[in-house]
Amino acid sequence: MTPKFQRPKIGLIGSGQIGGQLALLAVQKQLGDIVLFDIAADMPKGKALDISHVLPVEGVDARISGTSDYADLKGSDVLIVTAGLPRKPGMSRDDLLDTNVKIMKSVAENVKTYCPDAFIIVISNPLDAMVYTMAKITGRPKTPVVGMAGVLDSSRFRFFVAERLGVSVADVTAFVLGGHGDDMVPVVPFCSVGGIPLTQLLSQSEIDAIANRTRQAGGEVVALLKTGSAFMSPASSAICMAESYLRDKKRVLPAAALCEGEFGLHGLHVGVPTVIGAGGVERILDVKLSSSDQAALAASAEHVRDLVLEVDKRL
Ligand code: TXD
Repeated sequence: MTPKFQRPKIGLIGSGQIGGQLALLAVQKQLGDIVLFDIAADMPKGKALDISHVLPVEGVDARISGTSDYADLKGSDVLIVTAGLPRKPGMSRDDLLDTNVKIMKSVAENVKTYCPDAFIIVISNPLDAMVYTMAKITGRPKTPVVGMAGVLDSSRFRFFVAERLGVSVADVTAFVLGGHGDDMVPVVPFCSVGGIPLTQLLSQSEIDAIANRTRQAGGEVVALLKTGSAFMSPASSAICMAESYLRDKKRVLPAAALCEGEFGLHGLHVGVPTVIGAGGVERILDVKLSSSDQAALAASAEHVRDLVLEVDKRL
């Protein structure tokens, strides 16, 4: 008998460092059933079994499975894609493009076949190029495809502000927009501490230092880990987006979404303020930026456009 109510189905394409964290966080937030997919034979099954052993401890009922067969992802409500290589010390995110665009092309072709209705959150780097690849190959550019970077970059900025001011992270809001690279744009006028503009609490040089540390934060973690890149904070950030979709929370979140005129950008997935609900990327909040922030966003978007041109040469 088909149950009257089905739990949502979450497909994780890539079951490595971030993939495993995604599965654990999804269980802890009781988001639904989880399928871990990877081309590495057996590993997704091993992680699925390990996380199934978490269920009694957390008091959560869910089906967790692992597979290397894309057909097992059929019917997924949301897909979170981490398939691809991570950075090694000294590498830029863009250095991953050659290898990861091939991987993302293969993933996207299978997603198009098996999961035509899923909301797709792309994490793999170089993020902006990988979101474009997914959108182009699946032919689903607007509401169902989004990239996770802005939530993470904004969280890093928020943490550094809270640490510097000795306040709760819960009271620090921030938006980091643009590409997920060294030219990302912390929009300082949108940053506040308990509603107080950040500019009233920190000097320009202190804010600049935090902005620069935010831009370099991924590389800072890579240099310390020596093997691999950040995985807990990216997973947490993507689960925040998936939860907003699955529970129709309509969170206002910075994310790489298709701009069709917003912020003067056309035909690019760039980090912008989005509203994420049951309709996926339901809206982009096309708000007015200062002339300097608008210029910085445009410059960052040009870098994204360059990456897209490189992707097109390889598709
Ligand atoms: O903010 C962000 N968006 C970034 C994203 C934050 C941190 C890390 N970022 C990127 O995510 C990173 O640069 C990588 O490109 C991805 C995944 O990072 P992760 O740390 O999870 O890498 P792992 O542990 O190597 O896992 C990648 C998995 C691994 O198990 C491979 O076997 C698998 O991807 N893989 C594939 N799965 C499916 N299909 C194919 N073709 C494939 N190729 C490799």
